[in-house]
Amino acid sequence: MTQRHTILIPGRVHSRVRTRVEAEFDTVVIDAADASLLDTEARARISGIASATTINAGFVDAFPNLKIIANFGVGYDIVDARHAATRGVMVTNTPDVLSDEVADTTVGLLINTVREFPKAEAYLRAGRWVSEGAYPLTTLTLRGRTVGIFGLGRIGLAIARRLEAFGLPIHYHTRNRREDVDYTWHDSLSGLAKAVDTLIVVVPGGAATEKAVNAGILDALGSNGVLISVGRGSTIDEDALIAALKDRRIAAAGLDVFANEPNVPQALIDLPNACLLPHVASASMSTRNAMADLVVDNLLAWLDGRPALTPVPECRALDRKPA
Ligand code: NAP
Ligand code: 8YV
Repeated sequence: MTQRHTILIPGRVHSRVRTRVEAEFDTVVIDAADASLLDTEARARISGIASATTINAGFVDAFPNLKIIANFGVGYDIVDARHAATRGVMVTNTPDVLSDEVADTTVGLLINTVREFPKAEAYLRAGRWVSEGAYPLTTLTLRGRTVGIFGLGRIGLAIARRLEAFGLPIHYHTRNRREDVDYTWHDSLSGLAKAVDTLIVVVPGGAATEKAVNAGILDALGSNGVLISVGRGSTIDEDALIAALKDRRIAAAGLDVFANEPNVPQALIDLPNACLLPHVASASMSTRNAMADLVVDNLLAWLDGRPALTPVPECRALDRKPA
């Protein structure tokens, strides 16, 4: 590397990102993505951002020499990548290295939701097995279900492969039909919801999927329906979901993501047929370390004049800019 670059870390980021950035670059750390925390001279020194927080257009524009934003996470709905691309700023994310972990979690969440294992364990720990006898039989089972996957991308496909091995028929909805799978494709989310009783949501967040899972979709899923959400909370109309769970218009839901994290509506917490996780689908040390390494390796590659390892689609056409 011919030049020592300065990387900005706004807000909290995985400790391995910070350790490796500090080893490889000059580093500036601020509490939040608020450009007013830096003076003009400091802003001019920044050539890269490593972050897991919202990066809007105004923040991108505050750094005249910015070359790359390396997002910690495959989902980058919090980064204005389209605007960054217009400024010639590369945006990278962390695909693939987390797909199997997230798919494992999704299957675990589905089974926990249907077979109530977290509640059964709480029952044992509370001494109720001794005092009251066997945990009640679950009304729901995975057996005989038909799975619909909303978003058959890297993670969706990893989920499908697992559930195929469970002997379950797989349907999916994406905007573009995949030629490399023989699962049943539906050209609309409502068509998918009508055809299945188990809907797994793993599309990216953003305007195109905002509240796509609404009351109509939940009603199409039906009273035996199970909703599993591991993409982004913004894709689910949470008020509609709470009403559908309360009225038993669907049977149960398992959620790893929420509209306003870390705040989860009390109404959801109070529902016995909701199984809730605090956004942990990728949260093992090994997977998060792999994500952290990809963040830093993208910075190193791009700022060294090499292609980015994992550019987001909006930035793939960017010309290589010499560092
Ligand atoms: P990906 O490979 O880009 O897959 C996204 C899939 O969604 C594609 O099949 C895409 O197909 C489909 N899609 C996108 N927009 C759509 C729309 N408007 N309507 C219908 N289908 C649409 O992404 P991935 O790596 O699988 O990750 C998916 C998402 O999972 C991430 O963006 C992130 O938000 C979330 N995630 C969550 C966790 C967690 O901790 N809970 C962890 C990792 C990822 P088409 O383009 O053909 O429509
Ligand atoms: C991370 C995720 O927990 O990769 C994603 O899109 O949602 C998760 O793997 C999150 O990005 C951490 O900021």
